[in-house]
Amino acid sequence: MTTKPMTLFWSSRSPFVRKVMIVAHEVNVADRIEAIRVAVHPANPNAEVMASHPLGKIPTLVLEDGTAVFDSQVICQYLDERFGNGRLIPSTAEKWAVRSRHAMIDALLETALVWRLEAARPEDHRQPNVMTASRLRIQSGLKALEADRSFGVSADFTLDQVAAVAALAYLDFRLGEVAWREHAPRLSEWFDSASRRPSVVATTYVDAS
Ligand SMILES: N[C@@H](CCC(=O)N[C@@H](CS)C(=O)NCC(=O)O)C(=O)O
Repeated sequence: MTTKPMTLFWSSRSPFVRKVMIVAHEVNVADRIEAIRVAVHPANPNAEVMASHPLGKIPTLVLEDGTAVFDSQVICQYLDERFGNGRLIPSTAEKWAVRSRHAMIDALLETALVWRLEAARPEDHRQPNVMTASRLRIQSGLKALEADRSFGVSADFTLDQVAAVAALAYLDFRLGEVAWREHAPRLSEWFDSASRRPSVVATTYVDAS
């Protein structure tokens, strides 16, 4: 009997999907996940995704028995617990710092998406204050990571680091104007080394729908 694979509503442009795929590679389960390429946009809810996730967000993972698991933080933790023996989240009190950093980096990514949506509006419809506030928030998040001595120095590649590598690569991919390396030399050095991990190399962003 062949086992039905897990399926993932997927896009090569989504930073939240990329986190999940990095984790899938880290815990050696990427080949058991069938990626279903979908196009999503906040202004155009995707009916196919909504059949599994009521709000139509990706990533959404559908398990072998049809159960849907979302959002990206939950999917990452699910894959790590089921296939990785929980190695991406420390079992010590440090786990709260890892989870908080992961949540902060996700908020940074959500801010990046807000910025991009605003920037895509016709110039005379843009709200400059939204773009200014987004830039400020992103810079503040990067500053916190740059200053956080407990981040990135550990030999272990933890879930906050998965989120950071996906987020920094996303800034390079979509928001080069942030020029994040200019103010984050330590983070930049860490990023260059994390970017060489096979899980990161295997999941690069591609601008294709
Ligand atoms: N908090 C969610 C955010 C996911 C998210 O915003 N995904 C975007 C793609 S990058 C999406 O599905 N956008 C379509 C929409 O908002 O309808 C997660 O971590 O999974």
